[in-house]
Amino acid sequence: MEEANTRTDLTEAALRAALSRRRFLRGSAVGAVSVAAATIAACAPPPPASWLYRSPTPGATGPVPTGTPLATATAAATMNHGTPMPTGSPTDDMDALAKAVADRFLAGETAGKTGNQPLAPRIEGGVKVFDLTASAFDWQIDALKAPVQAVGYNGTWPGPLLRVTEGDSVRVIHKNDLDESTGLHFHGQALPNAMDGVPFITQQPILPGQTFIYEFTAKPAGSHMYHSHHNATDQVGRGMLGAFIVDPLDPAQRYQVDHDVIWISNDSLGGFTINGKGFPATTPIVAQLGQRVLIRFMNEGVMMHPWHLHGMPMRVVARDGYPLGSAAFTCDTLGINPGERWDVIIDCDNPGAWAFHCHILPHAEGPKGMFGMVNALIVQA
Ligand SMILES: [Cu+2]
Repeated sequence: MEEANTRTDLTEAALRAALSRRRFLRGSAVGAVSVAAATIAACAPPPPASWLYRSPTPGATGPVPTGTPLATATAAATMNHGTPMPTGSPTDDMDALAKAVADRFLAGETAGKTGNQPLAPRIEGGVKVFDLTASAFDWQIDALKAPVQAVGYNGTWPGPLLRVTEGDSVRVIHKNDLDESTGLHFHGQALPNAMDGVPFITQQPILPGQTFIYEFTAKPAGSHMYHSHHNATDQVGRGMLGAFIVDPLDPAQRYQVDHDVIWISNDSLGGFTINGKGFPATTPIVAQLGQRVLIRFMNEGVMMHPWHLHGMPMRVVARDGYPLGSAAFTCDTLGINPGERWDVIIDCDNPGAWAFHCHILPHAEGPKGMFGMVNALIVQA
């Protein structure tokens, strides 16, 4: 209990310190910007210590250690910010709400099952065979909200991660357990026309209870997706989507990274989500200092989302699975349109817990704190 109180006090101090800095900035003349920047640089506290000790295992939870050297440093830094906030003010209420949701994230809150779980194929006569069943299920976007009525593949949102190698023969046995018809499209793949999954264009709809078998050769390599192509505003908006990764045949062309992260956004049922979850139930990315992190951004929603990473830039290396080669570029904010996939590599050279969020602010932060399209990259020193 004593440990928990200590942690609460630290977080509160850090939040108040941050608010004090904002007030200082608002009160400064434009000409004082460089002074303000220097002041912030001199006394900016390190990130909340607890963020640095989250388990890297998706879905894992556990106590957040306190009393670490970084926790001590955090306390020392925040002490320099002086005047505590008055209590009982509207700002106090806003901060209390923001703190509550941040605390849930810091405590490692999860919300039920997570998607993107690898599905190993079975091999039949040299063909990689996957079973994908569409069905309706309850899905938790956030632990404190009522489950939403989702539809999806094999009971998760996103559906299972399908991963093959360029040139593989692939068979996907798609059963429809929905109470409406559907069709399955492998987005980004150069498919035989009859396998393209678009009802009334390339096939009849798959009726409730029916099964359709998709067969194709995996190409091109890259970060791709699968999703419904029938009543798609509703079906994809409610979770009928997943990642289809095709590794290059040539091992030399594969990414050399320490973490391979799939990041699928959606923006209909359940609000603004990353991999079927909204902050604070999003899963942070945890890396060690010096490691390289690959993020495969995929947008299955209906609007563009500009992803912004604090603390480190992103090297953008592929679009829609196609390597950018010498056209690769560096940025800290990358807009991803619906249907697009962009691969970025982050060299984790700056320790701390860094916010990683959509920069359309109504998708990420409001008077009750952060929500929706917010995550963190945690670089452990
Ligand atoms: Cu957004």
